Amino acid sequence: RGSINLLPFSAIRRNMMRDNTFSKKVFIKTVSDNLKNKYRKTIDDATQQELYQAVSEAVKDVIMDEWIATQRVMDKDDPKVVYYMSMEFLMGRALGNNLINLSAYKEVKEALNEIGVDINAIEDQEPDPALGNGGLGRLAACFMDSLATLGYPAYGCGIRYRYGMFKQQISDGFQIEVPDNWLKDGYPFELRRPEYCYEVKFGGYVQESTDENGELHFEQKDYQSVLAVPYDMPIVGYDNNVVNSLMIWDAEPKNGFSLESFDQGDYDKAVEQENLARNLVEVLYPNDNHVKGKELRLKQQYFFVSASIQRALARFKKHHSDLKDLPNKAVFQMNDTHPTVAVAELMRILVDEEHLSWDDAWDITTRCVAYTNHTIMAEALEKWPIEIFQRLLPRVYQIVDEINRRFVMQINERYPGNEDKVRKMAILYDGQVKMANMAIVAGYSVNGVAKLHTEILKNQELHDFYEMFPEKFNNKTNGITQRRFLAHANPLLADWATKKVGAGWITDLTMLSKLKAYADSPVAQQEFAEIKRANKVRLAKYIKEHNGIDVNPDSIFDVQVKRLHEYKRQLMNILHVMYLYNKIKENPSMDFYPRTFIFGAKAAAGYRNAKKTIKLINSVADVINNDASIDGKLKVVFIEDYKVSNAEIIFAAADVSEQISTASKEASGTGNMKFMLNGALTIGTMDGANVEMFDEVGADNMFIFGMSSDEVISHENRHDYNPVDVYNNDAELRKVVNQLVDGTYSPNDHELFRELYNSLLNPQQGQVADRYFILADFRSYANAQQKINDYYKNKSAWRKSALLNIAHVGKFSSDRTIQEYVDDIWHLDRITVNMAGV
Ligand code: H2P
Repeated sequence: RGSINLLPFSAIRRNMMRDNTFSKKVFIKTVSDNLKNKYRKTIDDATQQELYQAVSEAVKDVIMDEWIATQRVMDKDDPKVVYYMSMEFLMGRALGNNLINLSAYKEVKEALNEIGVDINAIEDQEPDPALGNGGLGRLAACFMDSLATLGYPAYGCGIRYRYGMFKQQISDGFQIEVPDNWLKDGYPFELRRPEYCYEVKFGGYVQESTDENGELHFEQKDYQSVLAVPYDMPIVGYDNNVVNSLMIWDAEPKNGFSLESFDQGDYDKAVEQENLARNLVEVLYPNDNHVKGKELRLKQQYFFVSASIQRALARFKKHHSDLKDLPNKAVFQMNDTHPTVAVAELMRILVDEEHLSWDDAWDITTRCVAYTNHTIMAEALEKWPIEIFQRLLPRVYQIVDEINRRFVMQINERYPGNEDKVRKMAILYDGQVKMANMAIVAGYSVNGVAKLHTEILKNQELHDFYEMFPEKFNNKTNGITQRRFLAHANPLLADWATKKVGAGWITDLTMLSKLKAYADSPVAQQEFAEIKRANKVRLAKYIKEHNGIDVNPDSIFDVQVKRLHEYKRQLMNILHVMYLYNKIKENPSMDFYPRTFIFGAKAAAGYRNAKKTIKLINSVADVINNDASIDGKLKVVFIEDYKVSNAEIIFAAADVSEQISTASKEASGTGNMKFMLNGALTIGTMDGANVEMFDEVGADNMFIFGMSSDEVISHENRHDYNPVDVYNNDAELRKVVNQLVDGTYSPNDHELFRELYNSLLNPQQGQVADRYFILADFRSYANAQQKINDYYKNKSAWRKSALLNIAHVGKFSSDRTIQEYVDDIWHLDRITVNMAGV
């Protein structure tokens, strides 16, 4: 693309910064030049997709200048860098967010308006880069935003999956998974960087040899390999000229091959390598609820980890020759167990390729890697069958074996004769490679993602490690970025907050605490109510367009949106809806504030109970939404294809936020924070970060119910919970549970929901009845829901609580979280990027 016709918009931005002017004319000219050059079209005959591309190119042009400038500073100052290694980055759409962070959103919106183009429609053309399952991937995206905004040098390291998280279609109430080909129209905010490609090797065997000095060498032979080619995406900091990079790796075959030059053996191998490259980055694995040694997943992990470390070391070597300095210049943060093979890969490179001694390499590695744990669900602590691990990564396995051998010696020294300790802590045990154990042994920091979660790690799940290495353990309560989840998602509330307390909250969320002063003001309450209603109308319109359901914006919008998992208890929510419906039917004149229950969730394709729960929600919705006798008092909506872009609309419109996980199971939660930021009141258990939200906002402004995490854990340890007792003693609840199997919601197939029923009362072999304590917590949940019904009627009280939620959300900015990572773990310095000379 010619740079001449794209230059003007960069100039606009610089003008904007100099004298605060924005030339709509120049911007439109840039867009129309882009349309002409890219598509031979004018604004009038361009499609919305083409307009989106042309606008994005214009925006990218501005970003490029800042990106180049940031890179220059990084080259010159050589600051320490964090490599945030994550299999998932759930970025959400970039265009709107980039405009927000360039502080050019409004100007561009108006400019487009003048030529009859709606910026929302343009933004809707962008696919959601759905390179993540849920909270873990979205956290990584929020962290990238905060790192750039705070001016910390960072690279995100991940995989450029050709197909992101599947698109969900609902057909006859069932979830259907449709491939998400997010790259089909080309993605304007990425840059292929073939100059930074690296080879990654799999399989074969290790050949040992001794050189003339008697030194041992290890070489991987007869392997297959692929080329890792990075695509960089710009991560724009808020109004500070800093643009960091998210590098996501694509796989390409190493050598394009010509048929003639191969004999049969080579030919087969070449085809294999082609296939390997094609398959490697094809799909993101959905978060299943059972462990299976998925070979391809291990390959994916090693692939992006190896490539990222190679690139990091190459960057380091541009400035340094002594690898002992590496810990001063680089830290690898391992986001969950997925990238933890980094430990062994870094060791391998240092020992085999850089020829350091084991001790020196270990010293460096253990000062460079840190590990974040995101869950205590056993299914997520990855273990690999040794057989697979060794076959795919023969040399890396030898390294793991040696790390393990030395660590087991350490255990034996500390706890002589205590085989139990070895069983629990060894990296290799029972035919498995335990990735979390390796991460903890090597990492200099091990953190949980909310206070309660970290305490559970220390006292239960990882207690043995905590006893051995107490100094490694620390907590970093999660956070979210207010740039996306308020400034972009809820412009009405964002503008209102700015009018009341100034714009400082955009980079310092605690500034919103000044809203406390308005909590009692009838005017402020009224203004807030109008904004909330406008956002509810916006969501109602989305629901009408996408689900064909009419919802009443004056009803309470009660929302649960998150990955579908039994511990998150969407089932309890829908059972409670069934319970309410029964009550309204029995007593049509009962006191009941109209309520719309909104769900959004994807279930892993192989997760049966999760998929059945989706079907149940839709079946209940069918019955209730079509029952004229209840007068529209109750509605149920399942929003198809929950993703970051519709999440933004949903959070802004919520009155009630459902955070109802079984206490101790939700490590933190981040949706809870996004709702709070948008003035919804939480109904929740004392779990994850709910506990800290409670500390901030107080009992009057939140609806807490259910068993505590201690209670849950002690029932689990004593095996003394019997859901049948609860069922027998609560007639209303019993009726609801029976309705799962009496055809009320599945007249044609009474057995349709039998598995859900069984999961509560009738465990199948190897299962525990009502493992997530749904029946145990049901009554107290229903009581809390009743309180919401009563409280909402007191408009002033409700609005006051909503405002107080917003006023107390400051702690939950990812800016705070990142600053804590920097202070306690990463020790980075801020960079300053000055565009004056550009
Ligand atoms: C997980 C945890 C959440 C946590 C998030 C980020 C794995 O996300 O379960 O409690 O907030 O990581 O740390 P999720 O369930 O949404 O996929």
